[in-house]
Amino acid sequence: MQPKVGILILGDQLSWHHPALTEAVPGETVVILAEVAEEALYVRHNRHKIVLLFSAMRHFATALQKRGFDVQYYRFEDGVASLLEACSRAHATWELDQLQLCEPGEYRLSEQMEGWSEQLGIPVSVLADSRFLASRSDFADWAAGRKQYRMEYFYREMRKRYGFLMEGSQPEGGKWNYDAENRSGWRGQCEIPARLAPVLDDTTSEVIETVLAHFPYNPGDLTAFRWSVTHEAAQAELDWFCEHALPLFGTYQDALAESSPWLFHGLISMYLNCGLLEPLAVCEQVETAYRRGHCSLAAAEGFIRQVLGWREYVRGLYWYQMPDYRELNALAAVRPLPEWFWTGSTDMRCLSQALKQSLDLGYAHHIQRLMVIGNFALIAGLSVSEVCDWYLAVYTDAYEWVELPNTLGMALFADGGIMASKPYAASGKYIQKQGDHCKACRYDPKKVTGDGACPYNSLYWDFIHRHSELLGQNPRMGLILGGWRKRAQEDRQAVLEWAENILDDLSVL
Ligand code: FAD
Ligand code: DLZ
Ligand code: SF4
Repeated sequence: MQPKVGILILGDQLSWHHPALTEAVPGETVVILAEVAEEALYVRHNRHKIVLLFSAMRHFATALQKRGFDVQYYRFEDGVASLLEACSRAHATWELDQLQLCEPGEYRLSEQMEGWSEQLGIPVSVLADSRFLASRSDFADWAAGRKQYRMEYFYREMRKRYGFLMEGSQPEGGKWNYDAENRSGWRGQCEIPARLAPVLDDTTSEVIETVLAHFPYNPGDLTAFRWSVTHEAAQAELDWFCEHALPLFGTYQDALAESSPWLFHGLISMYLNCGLLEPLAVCEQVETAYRRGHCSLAAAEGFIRQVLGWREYVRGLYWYQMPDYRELNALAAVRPLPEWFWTGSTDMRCLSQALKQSLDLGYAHHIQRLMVIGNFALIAGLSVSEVCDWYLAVYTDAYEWVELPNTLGMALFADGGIMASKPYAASGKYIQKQGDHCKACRYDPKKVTGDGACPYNSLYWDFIHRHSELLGQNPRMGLILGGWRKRAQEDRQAVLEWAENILDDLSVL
């Protein structure tokens, strides 16, 4: 047998633009894909994520074979322990003369891979992930010498570099950011369009059986599995979004709705993050929708900012700051996660819905992740590492490169402000303004203390009080702190005592 080039494609790299694949010659290449215990077990992944990846990997293997590639595929039942073992087995079968990889999305794996060449006894090349629009070194060049790494400035550079929504060197419409137009709360103003019905093929049904058998204790209600597992189906979902939801995406981007887990969101992060969609093509499609008059500039800009700005920025920040970033805990938050984070059983209605859909569907939109779940964790001082592990486990789109900066940095302010200019802390008033959960909640968003008071309220003031020294150094917190300090001493005392009561036993909320 002729020695071959081996290309290991990870479960979140299922793209024809994989840097090793673009140069690969069928006949001289064997592509390795492996469902392995180590990747499936390093965190209690949502079953939706495992099914999506295993089924998409199997479909991609078939598509590769159709293009003439030899494929070495290991199924979960084959009992391969790790990605290294998969490569070693493939080497034994195919006599590889080298192995090519694309840099992985997590630091943990990238560290492991450093020893692979020696362990396998063949050269291993790790190629840069060309599917991101800013490379790690682009981000490092941008960040070098800056005191603060604000997304907004990074995003402007990316707009100029890629020419999205530009009029020459100026932003379309004269402003870089139309966020001020994108903050409506949800009061049932219009119909929320029904999503495309899910289609489960035989491969997905087979994978669901495997996952049910091997992951009985992981979160995820697989009777509700709805995710696309091929490039074509993911593209059809994006087309649907651009046609039906994009025009109102901006308006209700920050809204919370009892009746829908999806509202007008894209539902594409899980595809972007595993290679079924490409960020450049997504931004191009959204800009085209705007240019043909299908959506407003605010909607298109709001969406492109998420993909071209936030998504690239968090990835850059992750690699720029790791491995120290993972250890940060600027607010010394160590309180154990209440058990109901794993069941959603709390009377706090906004939180219960956000937790339940995260666990059952593997999805929550940004405001649920940030201002309902993350905000609660922040103001209650929940353990940073436990909260980060929870986020990494429950979402179908979760990989450490994107989960960690969003959770540790944006939601928990545990990096002390590297990412966010101030903590995203809010009381029940904000949640009431943004959505319609409070009407049917056992708690009252207007009450701060006493029976039935919304827990977000006293916890919010307790948070401000607890961290007043640190927050006092932040000019954006001056007004709030000033207001708190001006309140009568006995008033403040009552609020703090009420909060202390709550924190004493979170299990009863
Ligand atoms: P839309 O609202 O339709 O947005 C469009 C796209 O923009 C998303 O698909 C996503 O690719 C990108 N995007 C938007 N915001 C962000 C952001 N802050 N960071 C990175 N990309 C962004 N996103 C993940 O992909 N994986 C995670 O594990 C993850 N964890 C998060 C944890 C916390 C605490 C918070 C606050 C946010 C997290 N996000 C994460 C970002 C964001 O919430 C999700 O990308 C988004 O909810 C996915 O749903 P969607 O595709 O419907 O997004
Ligand atoms: C998340 C995940 C899971 C659950 N299983 C696999 C797997 O069996 N095989 C694989 O190649 N990749 C898997 N992944 C994705 C990897 O964990 C991911 O590549 C790393 O976390 C780096 O982002
Ligand atoms: Fe959430 Fe408080 Fe409103 Fe209940 S009252 S839904 S806990 S914000």
